[in-house]
Amino acid sequence: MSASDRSAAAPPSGDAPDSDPEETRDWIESLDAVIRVDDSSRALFLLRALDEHAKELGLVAAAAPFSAYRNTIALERQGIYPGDLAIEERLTAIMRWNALAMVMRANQAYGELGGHIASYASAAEIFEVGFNHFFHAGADAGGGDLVYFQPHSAPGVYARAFLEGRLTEKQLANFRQEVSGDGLCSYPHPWLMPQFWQFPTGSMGIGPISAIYQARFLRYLADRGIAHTAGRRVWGVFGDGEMDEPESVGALSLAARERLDNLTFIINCNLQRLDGPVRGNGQIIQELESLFAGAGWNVIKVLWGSEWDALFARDTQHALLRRLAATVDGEYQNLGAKDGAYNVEHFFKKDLEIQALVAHMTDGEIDALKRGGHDLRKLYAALATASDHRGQPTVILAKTKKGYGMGGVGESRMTAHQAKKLDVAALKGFRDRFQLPLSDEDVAALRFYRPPEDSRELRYLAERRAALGGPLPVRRRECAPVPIPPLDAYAQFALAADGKPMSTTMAAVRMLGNLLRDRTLGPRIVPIVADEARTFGMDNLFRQVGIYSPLGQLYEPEDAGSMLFYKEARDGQLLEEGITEAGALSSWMAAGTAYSVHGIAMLPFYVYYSMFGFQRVGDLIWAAADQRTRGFLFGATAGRTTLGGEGLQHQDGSSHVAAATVPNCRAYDPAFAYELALILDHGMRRMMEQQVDEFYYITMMNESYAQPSMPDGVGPDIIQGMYRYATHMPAKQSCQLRLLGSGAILREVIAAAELLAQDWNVGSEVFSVTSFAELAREAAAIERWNRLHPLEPARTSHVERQLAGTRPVIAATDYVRAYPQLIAPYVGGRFIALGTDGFGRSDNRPALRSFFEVDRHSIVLATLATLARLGDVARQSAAQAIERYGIDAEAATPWQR
Ligand SMILES: Cc1ncc(C[n+]2csc(CCOP(=O)(O)OP(=O)(O)O)c2C)c(N)n1
Ligand SMILES: [Mg+2]
Repeated sequence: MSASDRSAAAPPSGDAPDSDPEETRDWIESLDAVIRVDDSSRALFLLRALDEHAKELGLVAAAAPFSAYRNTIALERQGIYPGDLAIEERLTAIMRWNALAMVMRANQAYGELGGHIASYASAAEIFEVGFNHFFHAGADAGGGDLVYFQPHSAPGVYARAFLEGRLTEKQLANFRQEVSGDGLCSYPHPWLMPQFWQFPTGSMGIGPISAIYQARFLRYLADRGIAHTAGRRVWGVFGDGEMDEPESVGALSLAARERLDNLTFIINCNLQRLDGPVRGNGQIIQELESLFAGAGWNVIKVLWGSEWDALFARDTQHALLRRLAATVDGEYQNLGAKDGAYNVEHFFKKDLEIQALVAHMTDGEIDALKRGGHDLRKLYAALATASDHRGQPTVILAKTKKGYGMGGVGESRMTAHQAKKLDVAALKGFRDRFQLPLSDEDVAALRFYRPPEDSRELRYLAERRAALGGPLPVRRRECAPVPIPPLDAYAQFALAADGKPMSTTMAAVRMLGNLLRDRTLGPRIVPIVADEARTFGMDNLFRQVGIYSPLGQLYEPEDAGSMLFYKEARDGQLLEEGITEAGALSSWMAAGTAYSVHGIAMLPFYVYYSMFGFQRVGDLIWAAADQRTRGFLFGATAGRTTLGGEGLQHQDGSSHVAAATVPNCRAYDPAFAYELALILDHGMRRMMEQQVDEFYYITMMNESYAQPSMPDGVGPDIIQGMYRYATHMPAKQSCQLRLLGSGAILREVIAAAELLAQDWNVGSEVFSVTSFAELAREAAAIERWNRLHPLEPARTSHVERQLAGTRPVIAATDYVRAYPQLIAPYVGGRFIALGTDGFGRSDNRPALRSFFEVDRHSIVLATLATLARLGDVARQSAAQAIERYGIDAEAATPWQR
């Protein structure tokens, strides 16, 4: 808003009565005069000078953090609409219809398939202005803009792709019917439509935070000289209700701080969410304006359509503006649902001055006063201004009506969000309102409408997209592979560790440091931390690769003299996100999908506190999986008993169970550095060379212990999930069984096997299980295959081969029992799982392992008790073990304590 229209529009401050209106007018007229004679910058200078002087005098004006309840862009600055309004309106109407028909047909045919009509109905103009004039597609798919679409407005995007000839009528008819093949998914899901959707937004809040970090990642790529991203823009079209999600607003300040003027949010302020108004008793637009402006964003409000311009021009005393500013959203919604006559009666007639303003208008004309978000011209001006704005991200707050055009069934109705059934009369009303060329029969049959190929509409549509570089969204699936260095180039120390003590975290960080030095792969690596680099011993990377900052380093770091000084640099490689796991995960997603979004494969390593991953930001990980992110998640300080002192909120005993539920997440809990090295090598080759859409979750421990060298021939088994680590055959062996361990608890299992052999004459095979989840996945798939092929020779899984026979199996991990139990159905013998179910707590590792009964003595006891029940050893053995090891048999179960 320019200074002149701000002064003309803003009602005098707040609700305070004006004790001297004449004096007020003098001041305002003086300002007007300055603007007339000079320009708005002079006026702004004067205002600032006045403000400073007032502060010196001790007068602190509590200025409202929001502007008047009107359009930010004044009519004079609106510019000329460059498109053909009539054709665009017709196209918008057709898309509205097809989107509506798609949802209704899915529901008519199959009952409760769901789908939404009212949201896209309110967003159609926003989408169309974007599609016709702003959303650039990269001709080579490596460039172009990135658009995050509001998920439940997907039918509108499909409707457009149908007109563009990119989707068939059959696909539209199969909206939300994906299982048989040619269907369209409910919301944007790259997993399900990998050539179409780029960004999953279905879970509210994930779109906004991902869009911010995506815009930041564009800058990162450019600043590091990896890709030219100037001119590319991230657009996010989101709902006003969605802005209540913490993720939606949690990264606003980052966007402003990093001056992401390549980012525009368009918030469809239809004032409603699912259940009702977003802020019935307030004004969501004003609230969002304060929030975004406070965070440092450029805010553009698009509240009123062109029909209002003449009214505002005559509203010299701001009577109308004042009334609009004083109307709460619940009332706007109510007025929006009612006709012109009701609006005249209940709004315009409430004030004599306002009544005079509209005295010449008919009820029909009043009814036709549109909200700004339905006016292509107003929207165009806003998007154009946003595109030109420098130094800040922009948010466009577009006021719309939910269910626009749905009439009595949906328009501004409380129930609009869920409305999916329009009767024939309502459908005809919709057709008439948008002047759709549909017969009564077409309407009743909900026929999709596509104008002839050579119609002006379709030609216009094609021309506009051609001018903007092609269709959108389009997702690419592959890019040039990146060669991975040989294992011994970066992990020799782990393969031949020879008993050297080291934690797996240390080993991982060392491998990462080495990989970063690789000339080809190194620059593609994106190390990411959320303020825990020092915790994991990664602070050497500060100096080695630098911390990314678009500003470089504007200060002398306190530790400048040290070898590992805190180096921020414009071409820094490490993303130090601060304490935001959601932000770090969003960066990881942006980097891990660069192969698709930018055509350049990047390899992100996000290293974090394992408890604050799947548990804290699991939904973002789920979205990353949907988005086909390739990269590594390193869950550090892992294990409920291995992270000693940190206690209940920090000790992770469950992330492997959650990870096992993400279909394309391959999760490992390695015990030894060489295992880690092999998994790393395998994962890198799969993702970077073979372009497989999967990601790797690896837990790493901070316990330092002797690292053995890699035995021969175990490589493939490590990747499959288990291998035999040791065999104990005592001379007077009474029986034999299998002991399974993973992560840090493998060492307890190894020790238990030794005790069993020495003290109890029990022989055992010890297996290191790198992944119960991978074992279970393969075994389940083979079981299924056997079920479906009853006449073929049965196949066996890796776990069945390794644990053939019926000897008992005792498994212990640092995670809840449910984790090792994943393989229970495929084990022939009796299967006992020991785990860390319950709340963690602070203590040293031996105390915690004894408490959770995953220490060597508990493993020995579990083994003897199992063998005793099977009659393989005497029952006294178990009793003796309890006594010998000082086990408190009457202690309450750990998960009840
Ligand atoms: C995390 C999450 N919670 C709840 C939902 C269910 N949901 C989908 S749309 C919606 C209402 C959205 O309102 P708004 O953002 O205002 O969008 P509108 O439809 O009004 O444009 C809700 C609650 C969801 N998709 N994701
Ligand atoms: Mg809404």
